[in-house]
Amino acid sequence: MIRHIVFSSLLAATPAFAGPDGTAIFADHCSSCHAETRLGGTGPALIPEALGRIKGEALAGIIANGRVATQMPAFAGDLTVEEIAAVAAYIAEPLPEAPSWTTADIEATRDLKTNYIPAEKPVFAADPMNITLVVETGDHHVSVLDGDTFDVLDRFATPFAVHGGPKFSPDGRFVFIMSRDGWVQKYDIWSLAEVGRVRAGLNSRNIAMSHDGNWLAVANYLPNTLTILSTADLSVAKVIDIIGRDGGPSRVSAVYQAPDRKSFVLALKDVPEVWEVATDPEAGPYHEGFVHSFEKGMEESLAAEEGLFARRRIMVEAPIDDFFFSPNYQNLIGTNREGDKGVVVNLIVGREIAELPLPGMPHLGSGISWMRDGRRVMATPHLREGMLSVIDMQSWNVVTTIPTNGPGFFLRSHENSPYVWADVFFGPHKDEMHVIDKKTLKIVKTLNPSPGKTVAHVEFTRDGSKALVSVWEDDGAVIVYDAATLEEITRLPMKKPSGKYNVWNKIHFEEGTSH
Ligand code: DHE
Repeated sequence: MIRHIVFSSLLAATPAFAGPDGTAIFADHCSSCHAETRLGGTGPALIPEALGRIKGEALAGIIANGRVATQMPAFAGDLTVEEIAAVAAYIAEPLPEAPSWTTADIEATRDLKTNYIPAEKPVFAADPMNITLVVETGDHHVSVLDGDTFDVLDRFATPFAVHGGPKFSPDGRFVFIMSRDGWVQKYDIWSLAEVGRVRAGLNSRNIAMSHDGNWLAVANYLPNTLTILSTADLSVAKVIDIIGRDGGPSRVSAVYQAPDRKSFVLALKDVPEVWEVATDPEAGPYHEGFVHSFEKGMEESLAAEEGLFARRRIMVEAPIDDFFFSPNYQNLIGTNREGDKGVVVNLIVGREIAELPLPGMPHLGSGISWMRDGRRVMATPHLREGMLSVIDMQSWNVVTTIPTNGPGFFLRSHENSPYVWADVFFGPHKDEMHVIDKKTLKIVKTLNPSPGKTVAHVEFTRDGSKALVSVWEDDGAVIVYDAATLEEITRLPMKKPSGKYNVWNKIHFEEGTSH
């Protein structure tokens, strides 16, 4: 049982010199994940700029009790109340020098492999469109799978703690992989070789590929920037400082590409704004949106600049954490930081148009949509409640909530599959995977392929005939299922395989996959 501890009197009363040494405790218990510099590794940066509103008692409470939906463990069993208070006080102190990460710093880390020789055609016989990458976070590698035979064509080392979906070039040849500490790696699938890497930020969230494949946006927590890299050689095209309309800086919660709008769309963590950045100087739909907003007299929605990387600011009621696009990229469906409601922001008119009753911290970044009885519906899991919400994307009403055996993290389907696969990531049923009928919205089967082990995240083969499921453990596996009969076909040993990404499904924005 979690021991909840009250720290207020202790934090107020304990003089810094009288108690345990927070610096030493940090070095012993925290630095392996958060880095000695406190600038982040597997865990986020632990400095006031990154911690934002989490202060004092709340900070000590997280150290003691851990954090839902993250890998942050509870230290209440290992550290005393005084030791926790001391380490909380230490990480609440500003760094002696503000961390900066300039264009010159980024460029200095750029490492293009001198032994890389691009192949003229794929060096393997497998279908290059049916390649599936498996990110193995257990030992920081990626396995390159032939999506037909499931042979491992290559297994290469990645930067430490890869997070989020790798992003493919539009032709499916290159892939870009990001780590939580801001490294971006470029890999050539045809040549089965790394092209190079660069540290684009100090603590990063995710990456997005531009509609034309020329630019890669890196969303950073630290510093408060969006780094735009040239995909050709990983050089810096632009670093955009994220400053809200009121002058305050902000972290970027997430960036995604809106290919139809020829733009990147960013949710900001600390200011109530959504930004849109043009990835084409002539970005037509982008400018239509701009004009429409202008006609409505919404000055907030005016673009600040023109041309490539011009930025548009859309004001929203509260900061948005993560979001999901409607298939035509006209609306984004986001969740607030508290995770108790959803909002629909229309990108044409540049404002919120609907609110959704979505309590229990919806994980909208994992949302997927499909057609049901002639209407498009979307589904999202919730990180704090064992249920999926299914929403009608025309009326924005909740069609139903599907009770699950615990809160889940990821959802996947494929246009050729009648089912949605939903993991039960948290709680005693973490070893289960629900398979849900897209028409009846009923669970048709609950798989339990490795009792006691976490089972999560699904990816389909190009044609949707097989579903690949992770056994999310250091001695884990990718299990290949027949997506129609739901029978196991084979099991590939893998080291904590987190996400899996099929080239075709990703570059064609297959409707059962998120972003
Ligand atoms: Fe993720 C994707 C945010 C914790 C594994 N996660 C994403 C994306 C965002 C996000 C914004 C979409 C990026 C993209 O694909 O472009 N994740 C967050 C959080 O805010 C959260 C809750 C807290 C945090 O620590 O950042 C969080 N995520 C985790 C984990 O603890 C997971 C389970 C393990 C890990 O590796 O850190 C995890 N997140 C993933 C994975 C994806 C992901 C595997 C890609 C899923 C996909 O299919 O695309």
